[in-house]
Amino acid sequence: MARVSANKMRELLKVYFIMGSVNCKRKPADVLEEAIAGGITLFQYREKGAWALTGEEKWRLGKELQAICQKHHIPFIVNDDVDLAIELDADGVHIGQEDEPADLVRKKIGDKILGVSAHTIEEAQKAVVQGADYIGVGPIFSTNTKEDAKKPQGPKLIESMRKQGIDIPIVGIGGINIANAGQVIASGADGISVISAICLADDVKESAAQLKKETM
Ligand code: TZP
Ligand code: MG
Repeated sequence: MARVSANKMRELLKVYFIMGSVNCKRKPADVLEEAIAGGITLFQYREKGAWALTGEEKWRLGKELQAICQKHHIPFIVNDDVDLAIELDADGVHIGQEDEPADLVRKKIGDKILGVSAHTIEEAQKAVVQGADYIGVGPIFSTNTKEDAKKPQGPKLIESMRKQGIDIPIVGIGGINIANAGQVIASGADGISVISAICLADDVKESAAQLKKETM
């Protein structure tokens, strides 16, 4: 397998759904099935927070959600846990600035997809050099989902990254919903990543479908 191309990555980032058991009011597998039916393009298993599963339970839910993704040909990315990503033979891993350095993670995962969170131009440039396939930029808007989220940056941060020549695939994150997704794309992002706008929607499938329309 070769590294994912930038163009393919841009397509995959359009509607990037992130979720773990903590984010769901219903069975995670049902939420994921409905989100896929609505047209999500990429999925990240993010089992994080005070009530998150650990150990074998974390592995088991990952395995279940991965199987759903495989059935529908949606790439399955693991947040933070590089070892779990390798154990499950996931399609990729997403790491933050406080995790292992991206170049070391790249060595461990070979050609799997590597996403890195970046909050500044410098972090974005470094991620590119260290072998990221895409960067996640945010929080764009204020969010209640991530307890330790930084101050919202607005779509302007992505706009200024683009202006300064950062051309790696970018996905915006944080507080993104149907009403503001268009602004994120207009700022130069290739896609949007969301937790609550899909996870907590009354109609998960419809919400995913509407978000997708905003990225077209
Ligand atoms: N990283 C920055 S903001 C955020 C993460 C994981 C949470 C996004 O959740 P929501 O519900 O889409 O605002
Ligand atoms: Mg992290």
